[in-house]
Amino acid sequence: PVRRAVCPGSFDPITNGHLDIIERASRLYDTVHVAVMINKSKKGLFAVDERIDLIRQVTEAFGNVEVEAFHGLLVDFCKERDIPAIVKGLRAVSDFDYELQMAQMNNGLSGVETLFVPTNPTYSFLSSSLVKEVATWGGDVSHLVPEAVDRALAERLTKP
Ligand code: COD
Repeated sequence: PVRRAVCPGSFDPITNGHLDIIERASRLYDTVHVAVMINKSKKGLFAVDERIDLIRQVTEAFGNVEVEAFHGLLVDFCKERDIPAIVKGLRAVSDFDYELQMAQMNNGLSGVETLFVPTNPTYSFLSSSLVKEVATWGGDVSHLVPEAVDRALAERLTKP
């Protein structure tokens, strides 16, 4: 049988921290589904389609990653695709509280398991929101995001 996992998130935009987790998951599973959450009440810097496009570009080389948007419950996304495992990165103790709650809720809802991968320490301070903030004020984020994302950020933030 095909062993599947999902890496869910907002990915607004994808960072090297996300990419590291997706790459490591792609070595453990036959197929990794990257699920990009559609949040109608929160307008992102990038539209969901743009985020998906960037994720596809930077995960293509792994060879077994599928990228899709989703809205609603993550457990329903998993059920529809027969995905038994959610893979999440843990950056610090501060992530743990909320991640544990979600993992337990999701398991209670459908039996899906959550596996935590310890973040590469190089990226433990990294989040999409900090990247956006630094880039907005002209800071260099080229070591924190894939090249395609760095270019997309420059374009988005310099255009009026
Ligand atoms: N290093 C390693 N991993 C990282 C890093 C980093 N620097 N940054 C982020 N990550 C990983 C984490 O595992 C994180 O959870 C994931 O990437 C996504 O990060 P973000 O910031 O893009 O996404 P979030 O936190 O906005 O995503 C939250 C979800 C979409 C996963 C969550 O809200 C969800 O599942 N929503 C669906 C609705 C639902 O089912 N709700 C009930 C939950 S119990």
